[in-house]
Amino acid sequence: MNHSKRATALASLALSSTMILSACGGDGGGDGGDSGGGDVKLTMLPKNLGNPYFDTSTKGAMAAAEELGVEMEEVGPQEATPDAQVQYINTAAQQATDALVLSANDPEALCDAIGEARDAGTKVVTFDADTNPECRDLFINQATAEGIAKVQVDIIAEQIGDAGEIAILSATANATNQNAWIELMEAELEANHPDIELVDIVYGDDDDQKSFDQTAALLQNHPNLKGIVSPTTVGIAAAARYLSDSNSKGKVALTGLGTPNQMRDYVKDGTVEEFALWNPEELGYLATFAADALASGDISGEAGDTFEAGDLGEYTVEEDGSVLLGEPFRFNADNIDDFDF
Ligand code: RAM
Repeated sequence: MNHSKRATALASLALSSTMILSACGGDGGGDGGDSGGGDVKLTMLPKNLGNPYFDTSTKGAMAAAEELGVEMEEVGPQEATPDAQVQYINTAAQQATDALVLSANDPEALCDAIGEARDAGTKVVTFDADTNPECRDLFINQATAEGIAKVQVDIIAEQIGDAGEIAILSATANATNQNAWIELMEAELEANHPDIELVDIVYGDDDDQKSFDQTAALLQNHPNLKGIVSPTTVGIAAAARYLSDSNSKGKVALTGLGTPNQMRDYVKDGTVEEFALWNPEELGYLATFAADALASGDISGEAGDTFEAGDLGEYTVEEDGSVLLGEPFRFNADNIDDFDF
């Protein structure tokens, strides 16, 4: 299975991303599964709305829903908090959605609401940021946590000569995905980069202004800072905007996880040399095929289950109830114009 088509695979599937979208394949059509059983209704719940990363994953989800001929609606809060997500989970369950696809703002805090939804017959697929594994049916993993941690450490080490002070600008303090990556980045630094010192970890809450302000504070509090790693698309874009207009531009390295469209200007103006990500459109697309396969009874989410994910091919559920999209990808001046998301 070649899952490395990456960013370009779905670029032609143009669907607009607005706050609430729904794709519907018409009435009484197929549900995309072998077992039939009527119309499938899916709900997409990102960490927050207004984040281009999730606009892009929803675009992929909508494209998948359209291909499958199922209904998909996107709902979500403005702020990336678990409390705000709970009400959407409750509503989805009340509306008898067949499967909920969500990026969790907390590994534990959503579990009661998710449990009630599952008791009511809703399948729950996490993608991007997982809950505790026992809370959900499947997790669609963008890349291995080890791979995501290592690519960011490798890039910052390359850019600062493998020595000096660095800091991390993260998303929210409870984010399962960022916290897993940070832990592994710390281990990787300790094991293989003895001369790099991680002096601070700060949280911009996936809020643009807060991330911008935290960048300013990092530079002020750590005058010897050589680099910032921001494992969030909101954080890295805000940090790049701050740096591009400051004396630290070109002196303090910045890398992390970003979308090409948000980072393009900063790569071109020399603020950022290289950063990483996967294709969020493919992630949303894959998560939707998985949700449909569960909802229509084609798979139960057991290790070894296989399902087809349209253009991306066949995937297999792994031991921990997860499905792996692929490898992280490095973006830089040489390739950034090949991508549009
Ligand atoms: C932000 C969110 C998301 C994360 C990306 C890299 O958009 O925190 O969960 O996966 O960054």
